[in-house]
Amino acid sequence: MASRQTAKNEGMGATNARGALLKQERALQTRQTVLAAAAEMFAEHGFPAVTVMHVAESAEMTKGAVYFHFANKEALAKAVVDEFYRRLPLIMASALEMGLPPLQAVAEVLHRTALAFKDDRVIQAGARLQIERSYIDAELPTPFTAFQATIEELFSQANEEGSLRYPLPPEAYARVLVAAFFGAQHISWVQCSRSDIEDRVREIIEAVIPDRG
Ligand code: LUB
Repeated sequence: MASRQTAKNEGMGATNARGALLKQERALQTRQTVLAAAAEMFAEHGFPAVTVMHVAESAEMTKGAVYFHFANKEALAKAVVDEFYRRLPLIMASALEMGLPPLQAVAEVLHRTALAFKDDRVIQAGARLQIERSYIDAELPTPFTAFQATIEELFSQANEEGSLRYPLPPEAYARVLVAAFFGAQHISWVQCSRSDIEDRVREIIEAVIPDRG
């Protein structure tokens, strides 16, 4: 009798644990759906114009469901920007993993980042939210530092290998490229929804590092 009781309790425990896990997974999925909808809205309309209601409607959820995961619009913006800074290093790493010589790696990093700006709503939203950061009452990371550091490291490697056949120090080339890239993606965005971003970035690479090995 006692052992049957124990078996029954264990059985229930397992069911509850499975139930809790399923609930957790569903909650995580809901959060992802809300985040994707917020990215879409922020990328398209900008922080000032978006309301939590817009995000809820776009996610096809109630406002209550959104508020269950995010305290307010600022928290939504912060979460999108955090996701932007989670994805950006992954994009850079995917280029670095190819094991190219450093200046070719710079070109590959810029090319892959350009594609992400063209296709990825979180990347588009993150860039827009950083421009609008003075309107957002939340702590957002300082923009451009990680990206600049990665490019700079590659130029330093090129310099040490003696393959930097250019007059400026490595960090200056990193600054020039980051500024040119950001300017190009912005102009491409406002002029043609980034449809020519790849061409513009290819142009920048040719202009700044034509001899990249
Ligand atoms: C990236 C942006 C937009 C760098 O902070 C950052 O690293 C970035 C913030 O607005 O793009 C790519 C030049």
